[in-house]
Amino acid sequence: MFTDKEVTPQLDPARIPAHVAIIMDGNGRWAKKRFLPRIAGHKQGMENVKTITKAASRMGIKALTLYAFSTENWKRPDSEVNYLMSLPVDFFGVFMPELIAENVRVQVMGELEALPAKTRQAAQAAMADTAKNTGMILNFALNYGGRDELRLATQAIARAVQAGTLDPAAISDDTIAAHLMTAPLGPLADPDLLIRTSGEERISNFLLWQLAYSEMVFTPVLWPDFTPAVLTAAIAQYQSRDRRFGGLH
Ligand code: V0D
Repeated sequence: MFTDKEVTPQLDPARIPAHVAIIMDGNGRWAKKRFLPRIAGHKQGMENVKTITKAASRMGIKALTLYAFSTENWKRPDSEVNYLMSLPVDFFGVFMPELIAENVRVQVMGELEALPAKTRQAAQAAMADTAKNTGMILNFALNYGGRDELRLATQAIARAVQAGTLDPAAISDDTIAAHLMTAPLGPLADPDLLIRTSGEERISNFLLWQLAYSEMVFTPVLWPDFTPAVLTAAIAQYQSRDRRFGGLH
């Protein structure tokens, strides 16, 4: 474990993880510690999305996936869900010019049809306005669930079999990957590194297929306190491990 009080380690620039995924946990706890309402934690968390996006882009990360809203988050109080649904709108209004200047391309994956119109429209505008950017992909998981993703992919594959356009024996890993919500990321679809903040050590229905060989780093730091130095420390941990993908040396 590490905190941002420790010194910033040196990274090997040749082994920066191409795709980093982050479960941005601990916004509510950050607020509670300050006697603030939970939504103040979410607001600070959104500010930090901008900070970490810029830092990741400048470090040479090619894709950054952020778990913004899970299919389970609908169980929270209506007032909190309503506030969360306004964040993509705020984000779009406040941070888009900076992200465009940074050459970041926004992607959003999840069941967007179930979102309020204003939320869905902000997400679609963020994608449209950055579609021509060639830098880091900032991929938001929004109303995303890993089992939902696999269920939808299975339905689409079954339909192709039923239509006679797909032979079941020809279904490969690539067939499955092509039907997942990360398909727009192409060869970057599988994260090299998963980071979860706030001390929980679970994947909680995030990227079930794509995390098969990912390195995982868990930090007690709450998401609003997660600095570029903590990101650097997590990548240093990643670089200290040797990835074998199930094979031997
Ligand atoms: C709250 C911490 C950015 C986690 C980060 C609707 C929880 C801040 C977005 C966003 C959220 C999503 C799509 C998009 C542009 C921005 C966001 C939600 C929550 C859930 F196109 N931050 N953020 N979306 N939080």
